[in-house]
Amino acid sequence: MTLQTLFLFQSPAKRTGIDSKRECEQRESRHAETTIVLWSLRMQLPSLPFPRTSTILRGLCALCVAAFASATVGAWAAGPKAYVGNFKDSTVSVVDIDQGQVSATLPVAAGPDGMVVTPGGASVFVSGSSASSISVIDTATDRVSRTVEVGSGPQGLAVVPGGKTVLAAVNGADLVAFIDVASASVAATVPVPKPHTIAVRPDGTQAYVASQEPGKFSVVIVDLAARKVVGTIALDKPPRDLEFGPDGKTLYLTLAGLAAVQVIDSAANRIVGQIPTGVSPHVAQVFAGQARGVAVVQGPGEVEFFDPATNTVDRKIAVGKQPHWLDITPEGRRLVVSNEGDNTVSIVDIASGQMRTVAVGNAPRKIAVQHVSAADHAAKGAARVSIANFAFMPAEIAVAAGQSVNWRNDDGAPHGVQFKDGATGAPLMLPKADFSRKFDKPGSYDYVCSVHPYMTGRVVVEAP
Ligand SMILES: [Cu+2]
Repeated sequence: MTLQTLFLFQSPAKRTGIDSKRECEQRESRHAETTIVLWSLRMQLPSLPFPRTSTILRGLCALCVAAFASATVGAWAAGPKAYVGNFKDSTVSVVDIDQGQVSATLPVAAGPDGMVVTPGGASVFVSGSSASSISVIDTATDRVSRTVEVGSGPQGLAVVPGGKTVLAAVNGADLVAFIDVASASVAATVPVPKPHTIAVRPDGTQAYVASQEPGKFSVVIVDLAARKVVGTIALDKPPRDLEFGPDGKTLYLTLAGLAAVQVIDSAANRIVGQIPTGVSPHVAQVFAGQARGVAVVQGPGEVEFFDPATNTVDRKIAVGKQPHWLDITPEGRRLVVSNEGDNTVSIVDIASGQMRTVAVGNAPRKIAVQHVSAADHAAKGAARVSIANFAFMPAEIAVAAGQSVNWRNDDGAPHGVQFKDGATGAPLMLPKADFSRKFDKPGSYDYVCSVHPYMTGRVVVEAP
């Protein structure tokens, strides 16, 4: 760090020409960010064949500024889409997350509630909780292509890993429906009283169903192969939502009227801890690859980040009114949150806390982000990672063995691709440069940017 930055950190009050402590802090923060960027670039410079550090720094800094500026107007096309169910309109808004705007609005079955995107991102299932059907949206056209009759009042949905089956909590009919994705029809049902939401264990063996039967609130455990109930966890309050953590063992459960997320150990099938939050936490999740879990808390209108190791909230970001649901973008850097109370969606940059707000329809509840899989890349004949805004997008990409991945520097600054397995990468990619590597062996391949080691990415190669 420079001496000037150290001085700023030490003694804000002594700076002249700054009116308030807040303004001073903002300036410090901006200055520190710039210094850190320059500092990280400077560390790389001895390896670059350039003569004068100061000239290079000025040039790179200008490039950085250009990159940050262009990112805000959508430097790369075909960004991820978020699907948002507007409960009172019976429509779904399609939000282009990079552009920060609604690209389509389409009618669906009445009272859109549960919503999932199938692996590969081809379809979105939306349950019509005021109807008896589930609308299936084709994401290529963003229109409802099929409708599945499931019984009265379907609510929560969940995808079984592998993507062949979607489970529906059919509240009015007191059952969980197994929907065959290929034929868009109900293949089986299992009786569960007043089912509300569903979490599927990541290994695909069991579903945990929140049951809101009055006087007998519980989590009902369904064996997915045998298609029968194999256990229950009794609760003293109505369950709202439950989600498995990435370890496949911990469940995060919210209960009506309790300002804390319940932590369930699914090996013992009992509550082993809780995470105190603001009033009315609705959904809590630890997304894969994230150090912090995040809860949507309706009362204060916040997302609250928690440490899964200590079960304590250590960061809060204000979003819109009465936030309902959230999802994460494929590159793992942004959250999208639906705000039922003010008809908006918040797009939150996790690292900086910066936010864009997008107006959607009336009473947005569930929200789901489209992710793209190996099959989809295979169908398109190419798997592409865009380097933009100092990030690999997507940060994790899945391909089939034998396929190539292409990286393209869509940023204004130089970047690189350096593999942890020692394979030859691209040490320096100037803007517009690209690089490809073919992956023959199934496995997980981690890499970093050779210029900015904090930029990380992964290629997951699936067996053909
Ligand atoms: Cu980089």
